[in-house]
Amino acid sequence: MSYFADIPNIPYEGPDSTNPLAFKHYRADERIGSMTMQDHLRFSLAYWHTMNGRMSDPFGVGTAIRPWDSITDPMDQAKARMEALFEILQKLGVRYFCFHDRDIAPEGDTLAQTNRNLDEIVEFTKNLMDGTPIRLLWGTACLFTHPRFVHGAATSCNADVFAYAAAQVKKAIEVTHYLGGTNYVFWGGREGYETLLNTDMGLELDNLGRFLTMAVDHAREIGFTGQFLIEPKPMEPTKHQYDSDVAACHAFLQKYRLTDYFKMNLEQNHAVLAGHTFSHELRYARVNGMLGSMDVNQGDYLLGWDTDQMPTDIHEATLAMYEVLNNGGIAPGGMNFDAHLRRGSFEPSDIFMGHIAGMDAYARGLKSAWALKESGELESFIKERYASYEGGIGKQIVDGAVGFKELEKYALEHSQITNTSGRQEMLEGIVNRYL
Ligand code: XLS
Ligand code: NI
Ligand code: NI
Repeated sequence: MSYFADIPNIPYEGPDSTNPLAFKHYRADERIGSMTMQDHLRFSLAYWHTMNGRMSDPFGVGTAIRPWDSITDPMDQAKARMEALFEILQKLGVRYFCFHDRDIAPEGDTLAQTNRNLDEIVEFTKNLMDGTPIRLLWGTACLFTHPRFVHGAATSCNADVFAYAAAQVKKAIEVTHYLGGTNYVFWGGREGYETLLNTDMGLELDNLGRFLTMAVDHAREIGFTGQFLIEPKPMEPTKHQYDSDVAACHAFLQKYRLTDYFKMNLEQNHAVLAGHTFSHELRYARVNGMLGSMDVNQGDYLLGWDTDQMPTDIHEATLAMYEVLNNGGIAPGGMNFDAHLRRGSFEPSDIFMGHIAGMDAYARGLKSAWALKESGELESFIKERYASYEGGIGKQIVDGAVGFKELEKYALEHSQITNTSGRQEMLEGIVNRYL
């Protein structure tokens, strides 16, 4: 059964190709250093966007035309969509996928029925995976769509909702484990608040800490050794999300003693909404040993919401890959296309063209970042810039050998200070040479 009969396996044709259904830069087995592109770029498809997205907006209905639209039985449609996902993955040569529990199987009238629906689709998925190189990058639970989560899930004012969310995450971790998932993601969909006038912030934060601790305990109990990831986002759907950026999440995880169990899943568009660049978030996570995985998409700098566009900006992809290379890679995380097509790109072939554009941008980013890193141009500039900490008083500061009294004495003797240029424009020009 083929859902996209007119789409071939996507070939690599090189930078001069004008074929929209061919890669210009992504060549899975091309070696960059000691690793293939495929191993550097652990691409993943996001089930919710690619398979479920109807491409509606607040002013109009969905425009997406999908080969499974005519199947009316929800379970039959769920199976067709999963089969279609595997066809897309195979044709693009993408080895990973991610889903929320409710993306892949419909809710039933009771939680028990919902779990049975999920089990049936999970079994179906496992059979599709068998004998293919396709793997689950991460699973997660949708704790934000259903009206029961109107006031949050782990941070709801209603303890019954906390319990329901716990049951749902328990199941989602078990399913992720069963499918061999290498990570499990927590994005705090409605874990935040609209107004402080009705909110017990202290209790909500403690409850979120309790919830994540219970998740860690359950994972240990069932032998799930995948990496837990927390995905920061500052707003949308709630006005204030608790997991607003890497720094906030890091502080939260430290407070609740969870840093040993969690890393970050970083999304470009979320960084932009937080008033950061993607590189800032990646760097902040990296230097704190918290860089786990990436949702590669891109936000519109003129719009204040999560537009989740395909990442096609080569400059940004280069700087992102520079962080990944300096992190020693992203495994067991990956690069998940948490991105959807624009409402006007509604044909099935746009799914392929969109992902090709994203994969090519990241392949170019990888090549540029590799060359930039190999050259050592930025690193040697930075080393030189901080050279004052390698000897003399700087080294004493770093070694913890001096305090304010000694520094005051030093400063009184050395109060004529000379600084050197930061050379920002020169450095931006260096990066551009590698694009
Ligand atoms: C929403 C988030 C979401 C997570 C998974 O903005 O990006 O899609 O990646 O729950
Ligand atoms: Ni995301
Ligand atoms: Ni997002």
